[in-house]
Amino acid sequence: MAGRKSEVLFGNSQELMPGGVNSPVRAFRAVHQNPVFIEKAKGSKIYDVDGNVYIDYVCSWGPGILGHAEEHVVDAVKAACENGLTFGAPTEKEYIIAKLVQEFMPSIEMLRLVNSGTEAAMSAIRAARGFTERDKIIKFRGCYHGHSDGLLVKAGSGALTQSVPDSLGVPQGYTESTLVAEYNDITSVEKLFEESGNEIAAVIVEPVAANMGVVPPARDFLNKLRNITNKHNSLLIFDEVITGFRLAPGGAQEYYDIVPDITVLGKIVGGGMPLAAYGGRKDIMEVVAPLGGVYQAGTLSGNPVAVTAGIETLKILGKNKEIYNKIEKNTTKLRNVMENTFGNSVCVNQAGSLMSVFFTCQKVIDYSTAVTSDTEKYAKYFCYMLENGVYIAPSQFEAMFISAAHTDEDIEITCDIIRKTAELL
Ligand code: KE4
Repeated sequence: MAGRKSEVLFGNSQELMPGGVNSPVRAFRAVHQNPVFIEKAKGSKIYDVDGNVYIDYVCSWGPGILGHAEEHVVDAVKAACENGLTFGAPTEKEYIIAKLVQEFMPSIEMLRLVNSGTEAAMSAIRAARGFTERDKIIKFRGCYHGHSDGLLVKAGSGALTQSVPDSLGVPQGYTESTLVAEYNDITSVEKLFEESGNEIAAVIVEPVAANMGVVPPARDFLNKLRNITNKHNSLLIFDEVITGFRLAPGGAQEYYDIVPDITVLGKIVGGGMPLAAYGGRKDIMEVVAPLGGVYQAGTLSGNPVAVTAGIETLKILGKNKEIYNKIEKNTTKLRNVMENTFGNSVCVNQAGSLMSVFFTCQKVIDYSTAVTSDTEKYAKYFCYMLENGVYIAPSQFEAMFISAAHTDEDIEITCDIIRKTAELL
């Protein structure tokens, strides 16, 4: 699997970084392999340090919707660097990207730029709590909103009790205000509101779940969430870190025509650079410091180089909306080949240019059905794809990302390799 240089680098890196990586999924532990170390990437391809080339369907977990090292984005970033890397002061570019984001997603009347999806989700929840003066939030089992303490929870015994931490180092008290419901199960949400309705500040949801693998919302699920939060004067937070600018130019809120109160953005908004944002109704965002009493700050927030990458990326997406039809069509091609190859032994879920193949005969509609997947089969599938030059997520519970840089040839080659895996599994 991993070539010699990757092995040496992995050995060395494990001395200095936990698991030799800077984010757990990159360690390939779920697929029982040592990770390949990447040297460079261009378009739809990534190249490891041993000279192997792969068609990339991880796309850095989503930012790479235009493909890697898109020339206009790179040129703009290079030019921005010449003017300085960071000022810690307001710049015109922050206004420009805020305006652009609002054009894509009109629900975002006001926003704050931060550096990661974790920071954006954490801050969005703090703003919701500050605005409503309520403490509790509802999240969904299997959805991920970054690694802030209050969100690293698993359902308590019986979903109506308090949640328990799902990570060492998170004190019990940090999760007591986080309630857990079941994705696509509005009854589980209704029960929590019956119990604690007037204490619930917000519901945070991935409008398309993509962190248990891809699980699209059931018909009317998002609309019902919108209605129940309105009914209880709670806020609806769409975590569009993955879906934002991907499902449609205006993300899931355009794709499903739902208006959230707050939106969390990351990945594509920064075009691959460390940039994220949270924003929404002006009356809510006005609680954020220095205007209001909700404190949130950041040395590199709105960093001019990262914002430049985001501006260029959004400009390209705004001027080339045919991209969305292309990437959805290519995703559908891959899904059809998977379904024809594996038949009823898998469930393939797709939403726009997001897709996951679950090695289970069950229809995957939530966390409980997602975890029926045969992760050992997925690991074999992953290894076969990697050996044949196709780089997919090293975990069953992630998404496959298709970019505008994937050519017809890339898709055909990938389809052929998927067909061959049938003999394997
Ligand atoms: P970051 O802090 O990783 O920028 O964003 C956290 C986050 C928030 N919301 C959603 C819906 C997300 O998917 C993420 C992060 N996604 C993972 C992939 N499932 C990032 C990859 C990783 O953790 O290494």
